[in-house]
Amino acid sequence: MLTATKEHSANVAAEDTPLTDGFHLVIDALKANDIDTIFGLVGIPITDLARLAQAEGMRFIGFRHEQHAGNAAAIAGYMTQKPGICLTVSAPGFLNGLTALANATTNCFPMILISGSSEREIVDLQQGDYEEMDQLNAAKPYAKASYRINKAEDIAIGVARAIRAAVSGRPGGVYLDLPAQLLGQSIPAQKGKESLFRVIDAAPKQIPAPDAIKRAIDVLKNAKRPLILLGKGAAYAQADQEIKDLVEKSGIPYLPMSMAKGLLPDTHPQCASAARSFVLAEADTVMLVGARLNWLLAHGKGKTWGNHLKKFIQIDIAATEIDSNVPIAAPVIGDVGSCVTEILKQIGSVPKPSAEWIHAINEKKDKNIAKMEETLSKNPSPMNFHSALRAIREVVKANPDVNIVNEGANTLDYARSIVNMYKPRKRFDSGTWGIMGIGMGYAIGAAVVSKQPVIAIEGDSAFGFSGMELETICRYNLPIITVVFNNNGVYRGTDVNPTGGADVAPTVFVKNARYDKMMEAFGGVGYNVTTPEELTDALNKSLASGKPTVINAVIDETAGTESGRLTNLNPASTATKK
Ligand code: ADP
Ligand code: TPW
Repeated sequence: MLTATKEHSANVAAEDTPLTDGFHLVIDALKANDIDTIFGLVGIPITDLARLAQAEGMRFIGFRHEQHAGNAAAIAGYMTQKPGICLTVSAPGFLNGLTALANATTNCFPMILISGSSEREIVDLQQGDYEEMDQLNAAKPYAKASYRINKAEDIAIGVARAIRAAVSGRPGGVYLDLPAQLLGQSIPAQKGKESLFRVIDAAPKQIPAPDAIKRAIDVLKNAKRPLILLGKGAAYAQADQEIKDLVEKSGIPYLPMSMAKGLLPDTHPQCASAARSFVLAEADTVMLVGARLNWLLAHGKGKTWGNHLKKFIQIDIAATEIDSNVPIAAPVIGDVGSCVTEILKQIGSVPKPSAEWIHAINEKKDKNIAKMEETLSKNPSPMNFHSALRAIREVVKANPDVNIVNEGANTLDYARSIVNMYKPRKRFDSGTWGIMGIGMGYAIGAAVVSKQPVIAIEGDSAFGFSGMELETICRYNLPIITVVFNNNGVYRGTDVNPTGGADVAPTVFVKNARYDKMMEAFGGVGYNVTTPEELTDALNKSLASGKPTVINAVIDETAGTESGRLTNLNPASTATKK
């Protein structure tokens, strides 16, 4: 407990009044809301805030770059429905964290980026302060909400506003600006204590209107070829039993989006993933559950959707999502748990999908699965994406509690379809932006929150964005196994410089790099593997040991296509096109 000194507290309190200050109140306010972990990177003015958090029993996980601390916080928020906290210094630290904040907002993950900021008087007059920046305004376009706290007595309210904004309605990233002078401000301890409180019902249930349910049921009743599409909003909602009931009681086939994989096991008989193109094109009625009709779903129209508009039912907590790309026949606004519960009450009145529809899907699935198994059973030397992922698939099947982090182009596309998931909220990937760089941040967040092992399946380019966090993984001794799919470059390693000059092509890296040795530099375990058997063996040993590990998986450098499955999104030069 602090007490007042003469200089310190002249206008605040009598000389021996116990005091508290901004540092303590920020930590107290977070703790009052059950926040027990901060992901961050220290420096002026927040080093003591991190020290104090640790001293007060919170976990402080220190990173080597703020973007990865922010990504760890975001994924922690997604996994727990509590906002993940990222703490950074001013200007450049804040900007490094801002990428993660924007990514969290884009993906609807609740997180709070807390950054220290420099002296307002100097910043606002642009007089050139140390790390000067108008952070609050810089954050606004990329955050769901942005706040600054100026007075110590407002800290509890400011933290409460940030928490509520992050988790209520559509979750997102919130920026909270803490000026350096706020942290040092003192007020009487009693007054500080009285200001603290716990946010009541931070993410209130949102019950759908009865007529919206009736409309949805009517649309379902008229469906000939219905399909359920589960998105990461459904996974986030933690309404796992309700979703299982919806799928099984309706008998409707379903498709999980990549992070909704495992909400029901991918091996579920109603899972239509192996017939994805077929069901998207052929379905006449689609029920979206926490999934947006963005680029990942070809905007709900065009060839992917069989060139004819479907009747959509859309369950979403954000009313403004409705009709974003195509007209929605039956919007159902509310939280997934409440909406599905209401739909379940009337699902008995909806006829089961026809045997013909189910049969057509199963036929397609069987054919595609057989084809894929044939490809997967091959053992080319060097390994390719398929044979390496076969090894990972089998290890995940035997260890369904492991978390999977996944990024890259081909590495992402193939792993998403080959590696089955069995449990909810265990797959974390490039998400709504298709972003590279989430790898080690998500892996650390997932390991810290779940206390279960993580296998990060990383393209060699993707891994490079966050590779320095291997040191963080070793420092906290986290059970993270990073498998680097090393094909010597971005997408693949075979491009050549057409001029014959000394520089390699833009997509090419150092040949035969040994990412496993990076891990050894920090005291972790490294493996260099060239066959699926070696990969299996290294994965099993790593899972058994729980030690931080990097497996450098050597992949055929000719394997892989430009941008994976997104080749068509690359603009072509009209001038040089033949
Ligand atoms: P995916 O990429 O898996 O298709 P998206 O991120 O595009 O998923 O969509 C998630 C959707 O889920 C968003 O529109 C968001 O508003 C919604 N959402 C998030 N949480 C909930 C919830 N608890 N209840 C209902 N909808 C939710
Ligand atoms: C922040 C552009 C998309 S995929 C990718 C890049 C650079 C890497 C692909 O190579 P990798 O995978 O990881 O070796 P693979 O399996 O094909 O061999 N910067 C950001 N985000 C994105 N998406 C890019 C660049 C990109």
